[in-house]
Amino acid sequence: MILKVLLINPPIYDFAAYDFWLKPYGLLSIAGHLRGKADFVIFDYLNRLHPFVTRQKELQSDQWGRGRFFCEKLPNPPCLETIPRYFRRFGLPRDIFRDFLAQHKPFDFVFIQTTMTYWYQGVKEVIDDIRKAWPQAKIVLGGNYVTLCSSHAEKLGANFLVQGTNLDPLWKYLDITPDMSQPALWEVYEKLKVGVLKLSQGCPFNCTYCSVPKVYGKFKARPLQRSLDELELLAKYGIENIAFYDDALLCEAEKVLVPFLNEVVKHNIKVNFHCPNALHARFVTQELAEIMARAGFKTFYLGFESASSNWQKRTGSKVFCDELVSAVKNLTTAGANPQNITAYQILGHPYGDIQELEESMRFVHSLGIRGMLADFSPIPETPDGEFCRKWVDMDEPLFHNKTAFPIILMGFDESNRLKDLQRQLNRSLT
Ligand code: B12
Ligand code: SF4
Repeated sequence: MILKVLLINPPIYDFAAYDFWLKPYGLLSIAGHLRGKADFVIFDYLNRLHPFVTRQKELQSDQWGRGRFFCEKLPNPPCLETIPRYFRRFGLPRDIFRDFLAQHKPFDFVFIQTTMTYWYQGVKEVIDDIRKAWPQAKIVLGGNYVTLCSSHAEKLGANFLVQGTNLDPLWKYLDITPDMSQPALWEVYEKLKVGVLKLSQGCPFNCTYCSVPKVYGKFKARPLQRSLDELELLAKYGIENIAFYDDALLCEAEKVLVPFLNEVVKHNIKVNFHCPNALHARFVTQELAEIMARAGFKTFYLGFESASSNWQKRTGSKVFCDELVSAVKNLTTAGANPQNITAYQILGHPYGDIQELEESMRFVHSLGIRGMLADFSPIPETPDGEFCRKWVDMDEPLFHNKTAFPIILMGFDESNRLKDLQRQLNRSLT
């Protein structure tokens, strides 16, 4: 008898959340490897094409498919009681899921996506509801929170945890042989406008605030054909926007991204590409910028973090100021709209004293592009995350919260002042 598997993307408990092309790509990839070998249904609390959401005008998408989630206010968790921001639950209301459980016979397995470490309360909510309605269902967790906080995740009440990227224990647990050449199971959605692709895994850099070097190791490309098959599947769906989830999308571009984009151009595939997970400015040559623009890249996010060379060197030297200048020049020469080029800078990093953040923001502004402050989330077992034990209990993942940590480190007023300044600078772009 074919197994029945329910896929779940849980609600988010946080001070802020926005659909910045968020898709449960790990969950869909796992299900893709089991295509045809199990029956799948998805319950995605963050699906903004659900009728509950599409009925609400203020939750409509912007021109690139991003938008707000439905949310409900909650009291702050006790350990974040002093953070002067509203804590909320984002995603479809709990009753919709409880009705779903009541209307369906129990599935054999429930796979739950975990994402940010500090979002575990949403995972717990889902597990509690499943346990009540379907006590026999086997609950499997995987993804970033499980990988980075495995001993914490073990206490949530699931049956099986997939830590890291080795999936062999999962296939053994399910007693199914996967087909690793299959793309993600996008067809499990009834409607879809935004998709995700990942052409590679890992990163050649070693930034002290990032978990990627430890979890994924060095950069490795995925087979081109698999990515093209996935693109074809997404294109068949009529997808309008695709976000890349690669850690180092531009690394070895001549072997990975360029051949992929050449196929996009050759087959005249019309989609808008986005890179919310930040590009390496160092790799944006004129030639690469041209093919990216031609193939349909519409928004460009560059990881910059700080203009202080002292800070850049101390955290891993992934980018220097002249490389940002040259990347911006190459992108605009290729036709990118400067309003759609954004440089991220970390707010609330523990070496804030040498970051010269305000000067960095003005430097980014002087290039005629937008700046975006990326609140710092301390990550356990990274050098900078471990350093943060000075200020917070890193064994409680709620303290990794990106809104909370900068406020704990630098105070509410200073954090707000810098955010206001960033808004002003962006507004004054001509
Ligand atoms: C894409 C991405 C984003 C996207 C959105 C992702 C999303 N869906 O929410 C964007 C750009 C919006 C984003 C934002 C941020 N991100 Co981010 N992001 C990533 C990235 C690059 C990939 C995550 C992903 O979805 N991968 C897709 C899947 C396919 O890959 P995978 O995890 O390798 O999956 C494997 C296994 O884990 C397993 N698996 C995965 N899921 C599941 C599920 C089940 C059921 C099973 C069985 C197995 C399984 O199977 C796969 C087998 O290879 C990771 C880094 C990384 N490489 O993981 C950082 C990462 C998750 N982000 C991080 C950070 C810091 C942030 C920001 C805080 C940055 C900032 N300051 O703004 C924000 C936070 C946003 C918010 N609202 O709070 C940190 C984690 C922080 C934390 N405390 O958890 C990471 C780890 C990067 C880092 N610096 O170390 N991010
Ligand atoms: S370049 Fe990006 S993905 Fe690579 S280690 Fe640094 S922050 Fe992480």
